[in-house]
Amino acid sequence: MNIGITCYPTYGGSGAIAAELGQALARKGHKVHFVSYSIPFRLQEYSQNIYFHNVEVMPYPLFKYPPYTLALAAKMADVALEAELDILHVHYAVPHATCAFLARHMLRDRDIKVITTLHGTDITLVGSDKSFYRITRFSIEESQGVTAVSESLKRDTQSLFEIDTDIRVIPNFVDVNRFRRGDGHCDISNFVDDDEKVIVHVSNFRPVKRIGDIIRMYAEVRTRVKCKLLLVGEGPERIPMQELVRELGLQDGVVFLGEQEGVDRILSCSDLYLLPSEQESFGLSALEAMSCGVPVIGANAGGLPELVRHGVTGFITEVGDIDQMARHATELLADDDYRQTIGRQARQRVLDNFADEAVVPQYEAYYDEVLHG
Ligand code: GMT
Repeated sequence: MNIGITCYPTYGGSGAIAAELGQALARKGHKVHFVSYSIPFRLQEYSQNIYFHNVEVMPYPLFKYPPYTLALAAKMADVALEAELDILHVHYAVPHATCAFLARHMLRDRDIKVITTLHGTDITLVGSDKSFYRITRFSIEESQGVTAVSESLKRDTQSLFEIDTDIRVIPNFVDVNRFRRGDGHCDISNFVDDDEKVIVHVSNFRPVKRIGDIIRMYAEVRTRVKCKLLLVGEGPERIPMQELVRELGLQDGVVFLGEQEGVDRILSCSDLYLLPSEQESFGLSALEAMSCGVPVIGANAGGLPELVRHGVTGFITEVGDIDQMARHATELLADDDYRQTIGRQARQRVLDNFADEAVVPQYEAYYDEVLHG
């Protein structure tokens, strides 16, 4: 198949999944054309069957807001024609599903199918805002196929937009060979002493992630277990969180690593992963941690309970319940056998349900279904 993929190229789960999916499809012989304003962050290396088409927006003094959305739609249509695309698969509805709708209608004599994958905040925060509500609902309804990364996101979409569009749930996936425990590709010895346990969180540092809860929880846990907290990522919460760490006097225990390529090298030697978000449609970073055999403590929000099995692969706690998180974290970090058992169960759950080899064929089958009815 010839497949066009559009996503946000910057750090974030939707861009990561789009890039991983494109690469997996390319390895299987499909021709994959990425259309975006820069190369997706997980797509830096050359690989066969992958093409990148840059969207440029012409600057003009009249434009207070350069019309990226129109330039993207025009580029999608050009690429669809030149590369004879069968499918345009857009990740994150706003504005990509609308651009794809435009591109499809520009190419009247070529029946290109649009598939929109909903990732989470495109529905729960952005798409449901009144400024985007109507156009997001329209663009979802006009897609020839719609997927969501969890049952919870499917339900949220249908209820927020009051639509009964058929939405296929295809969960996020992970490369289980790259995201695996230890054996040499672990790389955090500069930050952590041999006798210290490692707690990790990776995100785009938005308020929705509740990083303050992690820091407060860490303040509690470190009074009982020797441990460090590694915070990976960048975003609006970074500076306030650095201030909080100073306020609580935790500077010797919390390391802000900023954005990092190759988070597998951090996760593969971590002991505990935290994702206490107030909304999380899936939690790709938690999945990547689980694939590395790391137990996860996550919030009872969105799709996280579909991923983390309470008491089996980690723990689910109520949003904002710092004491409960601290209790579970201490239990896990203080008992190596227990933690390793939970970690093994986490890895097994990933192998059974979320491995790339199991999930990518679900996308291929769905493409086939959309193309051939
Ligand atoms: O976490 C974010 O806000 C970024 C966002 C994105 O588009 O990159 O993440 C969403 O999509 C990920 C990939 O499907 C999911 O794993 C995240 O749970 C989801 N984030 C939220 O729902 C808050």
